[in-house]
Amino acid sequence: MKKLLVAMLVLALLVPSLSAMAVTVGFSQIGAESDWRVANTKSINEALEGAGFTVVFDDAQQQQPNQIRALRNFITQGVDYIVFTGVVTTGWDEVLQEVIDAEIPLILVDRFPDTELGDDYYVTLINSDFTEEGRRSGEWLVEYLKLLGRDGDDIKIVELQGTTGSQPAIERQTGFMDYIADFPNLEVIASQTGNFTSSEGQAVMETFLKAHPEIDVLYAHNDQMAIGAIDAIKAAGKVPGKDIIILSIDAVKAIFDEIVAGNANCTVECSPILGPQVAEIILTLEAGGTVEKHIRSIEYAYDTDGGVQYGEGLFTIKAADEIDNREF
Ligand code: GYE
Repeated sequence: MKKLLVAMLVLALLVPSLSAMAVTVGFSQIGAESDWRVANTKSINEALEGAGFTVVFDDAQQQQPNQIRALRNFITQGVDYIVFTGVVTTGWDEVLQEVIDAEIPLILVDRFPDTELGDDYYVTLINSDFTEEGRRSGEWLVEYLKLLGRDGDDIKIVELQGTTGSQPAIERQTGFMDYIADFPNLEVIASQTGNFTSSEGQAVMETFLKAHPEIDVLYAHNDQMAIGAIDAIKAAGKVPGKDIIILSIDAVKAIFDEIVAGNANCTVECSPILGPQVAEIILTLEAGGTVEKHIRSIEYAYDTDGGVQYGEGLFTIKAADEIDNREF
């Protein structure tokens, strides 16, 4: 009898951790196109593994068909949860309907798909406000031009867009354009995708520089493209950060190096560290709890000197003061 009680006690202690061990999470990631993406992958995989879950990870190399295949594989394998961010906004309805039919709880991170499926098909969405990032970029630029005493000048802007049809590319453009619409002296003279990569950002910047001898500002939808563009600007004999003001989004360590070195001017933060929240959500669901439908990250902006207003009541932080805290 005593032995039986001891055995039952041991079992009771083991069962919760055994059940955590048995949870399998399929994570369909877009690719490895940027430092942001690499940090995001690391954050989510490490947090899930740290919580005792088994992760089935898929890197789709920025190709939608690869992601659709990965989601179908997760269904076939019978994973317990799916974590998903889609490379583009549209074209997911059919495969997401299959996820719904398989009754696998879906956790959306980063990019929100544009579907006809309503709001009930996913458990939660954890991401940033990309329109707000674009708006903040526009506001920072307007305020910075004032500091330089150039707010009356005609300013020619080139834009490096993210992946065509992706939510951050669409919304970072909208937010920025909406903000600068009130300033007729600010003009976007060229805009093209650099697919969120350094190499494409560099190549497109080369063509911009050839076509337009007078560029005052580069607005890049992510730091990676700005970093590629900095090389193109140097190769064209111009001084990045001075001849051309460089403004981008993400706030990865590599752009802090450029800002501190004077080669770039500002980065608006978009946090890739979503892993701990994803793990917590699954733990909560496993324990029978409920989670919030939409979780947003808290984010700032960083520039050469700090103190520039870029949002309501928000002021930039000096990049040199933050650089040592950047891990990605
Ligand atoms: O800004 C970019 C990445 O979806 C927010 O994707 C993310 C974007 C990020 O490749 O660097």
